[in-house]
Amino acid sequence: MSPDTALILVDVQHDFLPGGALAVPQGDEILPIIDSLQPYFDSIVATQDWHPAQHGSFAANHAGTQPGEQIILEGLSQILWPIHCVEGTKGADFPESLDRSRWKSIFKKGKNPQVDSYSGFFDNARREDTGLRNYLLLGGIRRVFIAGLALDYCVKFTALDAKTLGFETFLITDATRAVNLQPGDGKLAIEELKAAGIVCLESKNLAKYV
Ligand code: VGL
Ligand code: ZN
Repeated sequence: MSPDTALILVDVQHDFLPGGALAVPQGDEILPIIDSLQPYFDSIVATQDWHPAQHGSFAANHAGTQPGEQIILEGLSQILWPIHCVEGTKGADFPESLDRSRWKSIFKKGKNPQVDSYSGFFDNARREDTGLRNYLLLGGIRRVFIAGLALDYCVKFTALDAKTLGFETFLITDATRAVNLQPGDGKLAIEELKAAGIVCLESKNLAKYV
């Protein structure tokens, strides 16, 4: 792949895989696909959901609430989640089976307990920047391909921000899976991304974009 192109792997972590705390259905099916994609890219970066135990997105930190409920957190609408991706735990780690030997950098997000961070670029209030944007710009990257978990949350918001920031943005549709809290959320996410001008492609067609 040309040197102006990067692969961004979003939150491919134990807790989002089957058996994990916030398991994405069939999330494990993307692992071999991601490994088949990696050789096409010179620049590969990853994001990592990385929460303190007292994070405000955890239902367990709001008495009387259940995962899936919505609250207002510091003025922003927030879906409550099970405790997941707590910093330093196995759930926050990457699966051993994933080849990480060529990853250039990892961007942690969700560290601030007061605000969630779905996008790999900014928190949900867009107050803090993870450094991913500058990293890509300094590396001369102008095209990004996105894969990972979960399609209807972190993948979607990372792709939308990439596009808004001016990167030519591609989603590899078979290298992502949706949480689908509401049935159809994954399909809606794809429609939203296409409407935003993001190119959606299957991994088998990647060579056409090299
Ligand atoms: C995610 C919900 C909460 C994701 C992270 O990676 O899509 N979803 N934290
Ligand atoms: Zn999270």
